[in-house]
Amino acid sequence: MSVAKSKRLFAVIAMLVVLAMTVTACGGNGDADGGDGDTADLVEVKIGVSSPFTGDVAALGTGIRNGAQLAIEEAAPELEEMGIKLSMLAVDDAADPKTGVNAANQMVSDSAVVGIVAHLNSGVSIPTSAVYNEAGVVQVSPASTNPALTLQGFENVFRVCTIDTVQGSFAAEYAYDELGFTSVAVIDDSTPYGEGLAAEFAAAFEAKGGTVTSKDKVQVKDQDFTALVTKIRADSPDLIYFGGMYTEAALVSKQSKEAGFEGPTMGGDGLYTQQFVDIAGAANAEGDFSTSIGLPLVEQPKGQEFTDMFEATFPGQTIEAYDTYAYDATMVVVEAIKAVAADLGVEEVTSAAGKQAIIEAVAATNMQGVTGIVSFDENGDTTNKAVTPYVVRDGAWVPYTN
Ligand code: ABU
Repeated sequence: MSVAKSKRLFAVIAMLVVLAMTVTACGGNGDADGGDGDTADLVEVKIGVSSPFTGDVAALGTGIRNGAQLAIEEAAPELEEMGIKLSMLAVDDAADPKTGVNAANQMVSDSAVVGIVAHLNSGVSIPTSAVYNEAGVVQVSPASTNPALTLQGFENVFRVCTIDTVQGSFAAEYAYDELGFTSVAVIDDSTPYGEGLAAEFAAAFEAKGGTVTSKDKVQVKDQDFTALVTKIRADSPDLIYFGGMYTEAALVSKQSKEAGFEGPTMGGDGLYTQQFVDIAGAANAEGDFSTSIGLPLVEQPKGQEFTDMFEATFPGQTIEAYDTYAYDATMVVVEAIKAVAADLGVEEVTSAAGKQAIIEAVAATNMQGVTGIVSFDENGDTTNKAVTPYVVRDGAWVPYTN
C-alpha cells in the first residue's frame, strides 16, 4: 500500500471512530432523559422522615419509617420516568423535642428535601413545625394528634390523623354510654398529647354525668406508679384513663392490678400497639381499652393491599398503628411533587418556588389512600375523623364490639 493510500485509509478510520463516538454519546443522553436506569441526569428529590427509631416508643416510630419507605419505593419508578430520583432521608427524633428540632434542621438544610413526613409525638411536631415553616417546606404528620399543631397559622403544616378533641370526647362517650363506666381516675404524662387528651376525656366524661375521682400527672420515663395506683384504688373508680404513650400506660395497668385495683386501664392511640400488652403482661392487660385513629387495618379501603406489600418488604415485622398513615402522608407529598414537576418542570421541584407550590398542592389533596379519602380542612387537619375502640382479648388488641 502506498503512503498516500495508507493516509487516506487512516483518515477514513479516524472519521468512523469519531462518528461512532458521537452516536454513542447522543444515545447515552437520550437514555438518561428517558429514565431507563442511567440516573446521572435525574433531579435528586428527597422526602424527610422523622420519628423515634430508638427509645421507649420506637415500635410506633419505626412503623412510621416503614410506612414511608413503602410509599417511596412504590413511587420511585414513576418519578424516575419523569426525571426525578426520589429517596428518603430518615432521621431519628428519639421522641425528644430538642433532638427533633436538630433532626428538622438537618433535613431542611438539605436542599433536595421538599417535604417532611413527621413526627410521632405532638411535643416534637409542634416545635419542629416552626423550623419547617421558616424553611418553606411542607410537613405532613402521620400521628401527632394535639390540636395546637395546626392552630399556629402555618400554611405548610398538615396531618392525616384526626385530633385529640375528636378522640378524647369519643372515648369519654364510649366509656360512659357503651362500656357503662360512671367514675374514672385520670392520669396524664405531662406532654402536650397526654395532657390534652386526658383533659378532653375528663371534660367530656363529666359532661355525660360521670365522676372524675382524681387527676394526676406523671412524667415520661417514670417507672414506679405504685403509690399513685394505691391512692387511686382507695377511691374505687370504675376505670383509670391514661393520657400518654404505651410504656408508662402499660406499667400503670400492670402495677394497678398488682395493687389490687380491679378496673381496666384505658387510653388513646398511644396505647394501641402490642408492646402495651407485652409490657403490662397479657393477664394484666386483658380487658384494657384504647381508642385509635381511623378504621381497623382490615377495614381500611386498601388495608389488604398494604398488608401484602408490608409483609413482602418487612417479613416478620408487625404493622403498627400509624404505618398506613405514614404511607398515606408520604403519598400526599409524592402526588404534590408529581403535580409540581408537571406544572413547573422537574428542575423547579427543589427550588423555593417549587417547595411553595408543593405546599399548595398538598393543601388541595383529594386522594384515595390506604386509610380512606385523604383531604385537609382550612387548618391542615384531615377531614377523616374516624376513631375506633379496641379492647385486649386473649393478649392482643381487637376492635371492641358489645
Ligand atoms: N397521637 C399519639 C402520638 C403521640 C402524640 O400525638 O404526641
